[in-house]
Amino acid sequence: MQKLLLMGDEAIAQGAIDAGLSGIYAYPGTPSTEITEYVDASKEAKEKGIKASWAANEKTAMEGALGMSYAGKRTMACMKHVGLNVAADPFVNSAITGANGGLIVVSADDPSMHSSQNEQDSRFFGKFALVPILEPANQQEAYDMVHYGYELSEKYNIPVLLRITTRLAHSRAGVARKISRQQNECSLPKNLRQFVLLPAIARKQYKDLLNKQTGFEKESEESGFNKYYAGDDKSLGIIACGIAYNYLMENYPGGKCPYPVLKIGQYPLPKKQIEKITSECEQILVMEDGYPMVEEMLKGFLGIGIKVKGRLDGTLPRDGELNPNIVAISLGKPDTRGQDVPSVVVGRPPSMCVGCSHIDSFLGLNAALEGYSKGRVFSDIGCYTLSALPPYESINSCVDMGASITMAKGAADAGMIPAVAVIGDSTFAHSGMTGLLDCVIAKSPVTVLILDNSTTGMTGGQPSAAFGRIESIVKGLGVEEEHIRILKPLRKNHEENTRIIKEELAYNGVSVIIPTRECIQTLNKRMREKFKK
Ligand SMILES: Cc1ncc(C[n+]2csc(CCOP(=O)(O)OP(=O)(O)O)c2C)c(N)n1
Ligand code: SF4
Repeated sequence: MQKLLLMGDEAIAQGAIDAGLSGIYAYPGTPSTEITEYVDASKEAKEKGIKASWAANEKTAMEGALGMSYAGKRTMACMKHVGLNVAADPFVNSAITGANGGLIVVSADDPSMHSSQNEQDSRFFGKFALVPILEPANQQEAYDMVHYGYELSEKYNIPVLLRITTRLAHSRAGVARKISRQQNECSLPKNLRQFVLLPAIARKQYKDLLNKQTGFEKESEESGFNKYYAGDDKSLGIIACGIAYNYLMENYPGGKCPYPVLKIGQYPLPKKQIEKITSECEQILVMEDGYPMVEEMLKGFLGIGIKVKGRLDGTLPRDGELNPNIVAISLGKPDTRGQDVPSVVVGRPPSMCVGCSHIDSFLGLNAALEGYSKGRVFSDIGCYTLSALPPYESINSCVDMGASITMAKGAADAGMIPAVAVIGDSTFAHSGMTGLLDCVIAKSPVTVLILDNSTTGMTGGQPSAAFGRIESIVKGLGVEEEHIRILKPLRKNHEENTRIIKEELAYNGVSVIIPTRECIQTLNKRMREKFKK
């Protein structure tokens, strides 16, 4: 079979294409973005008519995938871990409706927060929703798990959560492909009422979901992704979840760990195998790249019984991602960390690109705010969040996508007038529109800057769902036309832009200012492609 050198994200995408995928739905977010980009760019996917769509947000992506599953086809929804919070409502309820065509939800976690607001562990969401979870240790498993996940999903009519972390998503390894499978035909669910979550039906569906749990446990018990490896030294037993197994084995180049090892790649946990390792070994060390979920489950609330070590007792650090060296130290091996990073490459904070349109927007905003007390600019998440840093120091918050407008409203309600919100075009379409409607209804004294650079800049330039529509959306939401102001954020327009922002700050109602200039990176890319032709 053909072997490809693939990143974890690409292995998932190729796995889905080969396993009969019909459509993928996603909202970009590191480290998950490359899954959908791969399908989008794949000639093979195009020839097979696979739909690859960037959705307005993770909730709409999850719902799109659920609709395709309802229609009997294999589908995938992809997002970063915090995106699963946004998609939580349809995700949790999809466990109760069940699936028809195979449905895999990929959530890419980011321990150590390389480019995220938190390092939450999506396995908790899977456990909460009572669905099976798959967690690959390497790229080959990521590929194989997609095939297996669809089988599992269709066997039990259940969505399956595939949880990966940054290192696996973004590192490459050889991946052997399987024979391609045809796509499913369109077909209705056997039970036409299962997707109607009226209380009477939902109660029954929920009982069905509970009844499926024994089957999920049996599958985990028999799964090839959960493996027990014998070891002579029973003073310690190691439970290694997902990529942590890879880190563990990097410490034993010959492939022989002296301790018994239980490798976990599928949840719910395989009870019999856990019982075997805990009864055989004096102590258990749990290695998991994320929260101490398995460790907590084994320890129990009172922490009595078998001695379990891991992140909770300090054997491993409580936060941040694991790596082979951290794992080595936890095993009493020498610290083999390389040299410290030379100071010349340390501490270079990220900054906006030279020529970025956001820079001119913030210079204008800073100038317009002179004379007002500090601390009134609520921001969102995007390249513009970098304006928190010197030399701009323009913004005072960044919490979650969409929070800028609603937090500004809350602060204005508290008497902070004017309150300012700064949000990007993609984030506005993701979850800013409803907050603006709240402001319009309440006639809140907020000034909202929607920075329209025609793209989702921070995640590499995916299309923004608001492209070409911002002004009409804002009008449609009820913002008065005379308080919708379009600016061209260029150095030569600084005086005029500052004046316009000042005018709107003085207005005691909802104003929307839309600085409009394309992201310099997507502009360059477009130009390069144009001249290539
Ligand atoms: C819920 C959630 N989904 C995805 C992301 C990843 N992400 C960070 S900013 C951003 C969008 C940025 O686009 P835009 O608002 O247009 O600003 P730009 O970067 O173009 O300035 C995305 C998708 C996230 N942080 N949270
Ligand atoms: S990628 Fe685009 S939006 Fe982001 S900082 Fe660079 S120019 Fe600005």
